[in-house]
Amino acid sequence: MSEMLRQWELSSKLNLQLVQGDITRQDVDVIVNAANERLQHGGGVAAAIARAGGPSIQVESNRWIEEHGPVGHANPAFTSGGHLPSQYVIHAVGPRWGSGNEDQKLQEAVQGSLRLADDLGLRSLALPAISTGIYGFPTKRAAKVILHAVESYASTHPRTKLTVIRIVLYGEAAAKAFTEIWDQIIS
Ligand code: AR6
Repeated sequence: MSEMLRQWELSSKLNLQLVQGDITRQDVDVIVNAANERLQHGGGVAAAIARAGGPSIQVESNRWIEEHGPVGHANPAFTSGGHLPSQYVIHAVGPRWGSGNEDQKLQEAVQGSLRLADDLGLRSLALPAISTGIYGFPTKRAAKVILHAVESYASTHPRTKLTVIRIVLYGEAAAKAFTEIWDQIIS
């Protein structure tokens, strides 16, 4: 079950949504994974995505690493969605809290994902609260960075083909934190 918490027309064509639910169940063209730089999907949302999508996601991820090497914050990888409702998975690497320059790295991970979705010609994308689980990024601070990153991507890419950008929060605490920040910064 997904619950729509907030939505806002970022432009006449682009709807920004805040949803509480499970990202593996979102009916969108692409979901974003909170991955590590080696694309080993062992825990958190990554493991949930790899489980729901089936073995092809890890197989394609391993192939990506063989071909391109470790994944940087600004240049996410992508695979097919396997058995997921979404056609693709974008594997974005957020920062570990304490690694330095975390806000900028998180902004790069979000904007790199949006750019890649545009390069793939996709219309709808869902992303989780990257870095706020195992990587330990404080949730409210991540909410500020992620919401600003999406807003600034939309305003600097008026010709984006994306019509839906959905932030999917797992559990009450993340939903509450993102809603609070949303109400402060989104008009
Ligand atoms: N749907 C939406 N969000 C989810 C789901 C779900 N099904 N499951 C968890 N979350 P994390 P990170 C939330 O730890 O901090 C992995 O092992 C979760 O509550 O998945 O970027 C990777 O392979 C949290 O708010 O990612 C990396 O090694 C958010 O997703 C490492 O963890 C992100 O939590 C990445 O750590």
